[in-house]
Formats: sequence, C-alpha cells, structure tokens
Amino acid sequence: MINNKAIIFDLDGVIVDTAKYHFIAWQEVARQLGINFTKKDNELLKGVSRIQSLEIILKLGKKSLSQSQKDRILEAKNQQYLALISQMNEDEMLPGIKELLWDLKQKNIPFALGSASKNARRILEALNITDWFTAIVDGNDVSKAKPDPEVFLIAAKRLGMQPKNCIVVEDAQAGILAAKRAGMKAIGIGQAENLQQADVVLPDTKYLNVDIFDKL
Ligand code: B16
Ligand code: MG
Repeated sequence: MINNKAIIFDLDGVIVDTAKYHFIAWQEVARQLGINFTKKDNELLKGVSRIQSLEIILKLGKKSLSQSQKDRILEAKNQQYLALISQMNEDEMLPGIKELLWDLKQKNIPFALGSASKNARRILEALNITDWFTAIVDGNDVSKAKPDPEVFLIAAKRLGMQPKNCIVVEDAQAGILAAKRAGMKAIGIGQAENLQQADVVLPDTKYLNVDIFDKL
C-alpha cells in the first residue's frame, strides 16, 4: 500500500485539455501579427508561461515588440482564452482523471496542483474539484517558470512532504525537467521521445492508477 507519498498534478494536459483553447487564442495573436503558427509550433508552448509563450511566437516570426504592445497582446489573448473556457465543465476532464483523484482521496493519499497557469483556480472551480486538493500552486505563486523547480518545491512544502516523496504527473518537457530538478519522481503523459527524463511515460491519462504511484 502506498505510504508517505504525495502526488503533484500539472493542470493543462494532465487534468484537462486546455491546450486546444490556448492554441485557438495564440493562433489569433499570430494571425494579427502576420506570423504563421501551426499545431506543431503549439507543442513548444505546453507548460510554458504566458509571457514566454508570446516570446516563442515572436521568435518564430522574427518579430520584436515593445513592452506595452506585449502587455496589450497578453491581455487580449487571455480574454479570448477565458471566453473559450467559460463553458468548461467536468465532462472536459481527461480520461480516468476524475476516478483517479477520487481513488486517491478515498485512500488518503494527498495531492496538489502544480501548474504554470494563472487561470488554474478558475479551471478547478469549473471542474468542481477545488476542494479535493490539499494544496494548489499556480502561475500566481511563482516567480520562476518551469523548467525551474519552484512550482513543485512550493507544492511539496504546502503538502508537508519531502521532494523525494513526491510524484509529479506532467505532459510537458519543461514540467518533467522541473520535477527532476526538484528531486521528485516524474510520470510523463504523452510521447516518450518528448519526455525523456521521466521515470515512466504513459501515452494517455487513462493508464494512470494508484499502483503506478506505489511502484515508483
Ligand atoms: P495561463 P500547466 C500551462 O499550464 C500551459 O501548459 C501553458 O500552455 C500555458 O501557457 C501556461 O499554463 C500559462 O497559462 O495563460 O492560463 O496563465 O500545463 O502548467 O498547467
Ligand atoms: Mg501541462
């Protein structure tokens, strides 16, 4: 039986598929700037903060902007993203996640959120699972974005757990690196070639279960 371990979940791409909404909003930004931005390019933005995402798009298009222009774009992008997710509900949770979180709760295995998103709390509310988390750490709590380990180290502290006893579930390469730099175990969700530093890689959230955490 799993003992003295805690789980830290990433949000976007692990609990819910918001990447498709981020993509629509970033594509609109790119279109207005005359930059070609594909679904493949969108992979580069996973787990990356809002400002860093814009910097990546500008680099792709070899464009530079003033700080005030960037601020305006970031605000408009977020407004469009919020409009897109306003109808979100628990049906949008990724396969098996609700059952897994419920199982962890029943087994008294503590879990936290470790997300780069400044909209994380709003999303957890829409999914009706805020109260299930022992701790929530999001983009508003950190000064350094993934792959810096800060987000996961704060989560471990709030869980009252040592990093070596924490298991991170992440879909982004930056997130896996952050978990390893924090001295934690990492489960990658996605394709193994993108998540090489992970201890275990699963192609889909539906394969997550308590036994996998137990064995790590
Ligand atoms: P926001 P995660 C990340 O969330 C997303 O993967 C990334 O694509 C997004 O740019 C970032 O949050 C910031 O999101 O604009 O809502 O603050 O995967 O760390 O949960
Ligand atoms: Mg993610």
